[in-house]
Amino acid sequence: MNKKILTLCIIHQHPQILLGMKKRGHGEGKWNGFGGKVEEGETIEEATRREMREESGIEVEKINKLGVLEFIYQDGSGNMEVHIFCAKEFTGSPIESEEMRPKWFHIDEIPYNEMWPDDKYWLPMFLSGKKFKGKFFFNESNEIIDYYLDEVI
Ligand code: 6U4
Repeated sequence: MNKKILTLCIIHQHPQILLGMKKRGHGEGKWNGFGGKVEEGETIEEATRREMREESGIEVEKINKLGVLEFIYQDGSGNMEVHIFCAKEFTGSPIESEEMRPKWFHIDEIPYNEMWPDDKYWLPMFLSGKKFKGKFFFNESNEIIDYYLDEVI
């Protein structure tokens, strides 16, 4: 199956992060970073900025890629290669879009139980500024059946 390239961006303004409640589509009902598919003719960085703008109304300034994760789904979503970015600075104010309802979370109160199950593995690395790569295999109920995750030095 073809591998889709997607972006995921989390704003980290210590000690808070900005997540969004996904209102529709893949991951509906979960808190997640902002992002989506890279379109033809745009770079991964351009897609990251566009998705951030479309889904939360903000313009990110410097973005820093911290991770690349592959997700292998059995639920019909196919295989995804997700490029994960951290942004510290942005302009504008986060607003609710058709796709996402933004909310700030203190890093001690991250709602892991209402997020993708892989997030509890890699988000702590992200928060400490570590770079990482990995691969997660999901069953049809979107539970993790196997994974690897490595820090990239
Ligand atoms: P449409 O509906 O075409 O606008 P689009 O916004 O382009 O969709 P979508 O909503 O399918 O793409 O993007 C899925 C988002 O969820 C991407 O940011 C990647 C992210 N994602 C997918 N699987 C994930 C997982 N297991 N853990 C995680 N984020 C995941 O933290």
